[in-house]
Amino acid sequence: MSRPVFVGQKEYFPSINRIEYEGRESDNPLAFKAYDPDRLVMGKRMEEHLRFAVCYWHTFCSGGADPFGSETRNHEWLIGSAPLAISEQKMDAAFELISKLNVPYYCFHDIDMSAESDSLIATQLHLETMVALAKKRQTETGIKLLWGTANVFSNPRYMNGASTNPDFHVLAHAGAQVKMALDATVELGGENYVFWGGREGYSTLFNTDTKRELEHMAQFLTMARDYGRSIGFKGDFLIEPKPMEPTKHQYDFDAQTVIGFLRHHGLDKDFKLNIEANHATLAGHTFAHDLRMAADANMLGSIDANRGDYQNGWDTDQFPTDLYDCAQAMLVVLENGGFGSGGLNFDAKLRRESTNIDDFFHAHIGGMDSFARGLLIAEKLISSGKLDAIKQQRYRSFDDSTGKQFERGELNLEDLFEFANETGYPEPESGQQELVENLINDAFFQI
Ligand code: XUL
Ligand code: CO
Repeated sequence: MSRPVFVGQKEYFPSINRIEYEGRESDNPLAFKAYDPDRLVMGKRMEEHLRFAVCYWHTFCSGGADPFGSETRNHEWLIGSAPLAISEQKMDAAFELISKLNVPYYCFHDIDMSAESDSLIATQLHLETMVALAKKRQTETGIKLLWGTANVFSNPRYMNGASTNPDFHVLAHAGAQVKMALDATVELGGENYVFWGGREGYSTLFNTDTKRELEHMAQFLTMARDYGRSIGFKGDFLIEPKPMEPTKHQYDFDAQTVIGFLRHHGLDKDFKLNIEANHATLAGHTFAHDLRMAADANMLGSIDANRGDYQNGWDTDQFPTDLYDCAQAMLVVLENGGFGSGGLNFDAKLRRESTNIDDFFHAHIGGMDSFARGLLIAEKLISSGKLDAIKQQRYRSFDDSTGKQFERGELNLEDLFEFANETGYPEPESGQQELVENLINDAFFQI
């Protein structure tokens, strides 16, 4: 079905048509070379595997400001004096760009869509007005909401945290915002709801009661879960781990920390993880590592797709272009049986120096083609069965007899002594790392 590319009051990207798949031989920079939404991969359309989403915040709300300088892109849709009119213009630009990219989903924070007003009730009214327009635009274009979230980190009131703020008054405001963002997400048919604990952490231990703060966070998430379910939210709640930035230490440090926290507080049935590539690398892991940990715990919810910079220790949020990373990520996703209700959200921003309108499109096309290639490489690796066979072989001693009994919890430490004594010293067995690495590289040239 061909969806309209422009349904707003004004066309903001008039020189760009819908981006189409032209194949690997194409030299058109404004075409997909690998992302072919209808191509079947392991029995499912590429579009359904990848479930791409455009993020509202980096793409439509900011124009390249960094701590050392102001914006380099003055978006036409942000010009004006009436906040509601600006929100509407921004929404027109958003739905136009997302349609032209042929991306099926988007993600937003409450304040990306509708600015905060001078009272909570006025803020709620504005948000409801914008949600009504978003709902209309979704129907007109067929674009859907992957997830919504509340920005409870930018406003100065959240400088000491949101649900972990030492002041209950601030915590209550975060609760009010999360309530409104959940209402908006449900109204728009959002498939997930995200919590990124931007300031849920500390700058110094000397003034922080970490035990109390972590308990408050669990209590807050439980209340949000209960409210979401009470208004009919059926999707997954997602926590997005990040170890630091803006605070020195964030409680949702990495996938394994969050998994432990959710299990400890009985939230693991309703919550999964939203893994962001550059957050995993900031935690000293690879992107694939955090994905693997989430998948192993049955908690792989969604992905915030981007990449960091190997020489910089901060969250550069670059568009993903590293095929090796994308292939490893898609291998975990395919082995996980897909995303479920999650997807691949481009939580990525143009470089400050990228000031052409076309740059938005090059950035997303590059990201989408990289993950499409990653998917095809992962398909090759899975369908050849070679990696799987090597893994199976490595663990074969647990498949029957005494190894199996160990896995079932039927042995004690004395049994291990007896077995070890009877069987003598084990022969070394190769991990074959170089072989498996070569298999990965070979697959890159088989797509
Ligand atoms: C910040 C980040 C956020 C979350 C949503 O590093 O990734 O944009 O994805 O709040
Ligand atoms: Co993110």
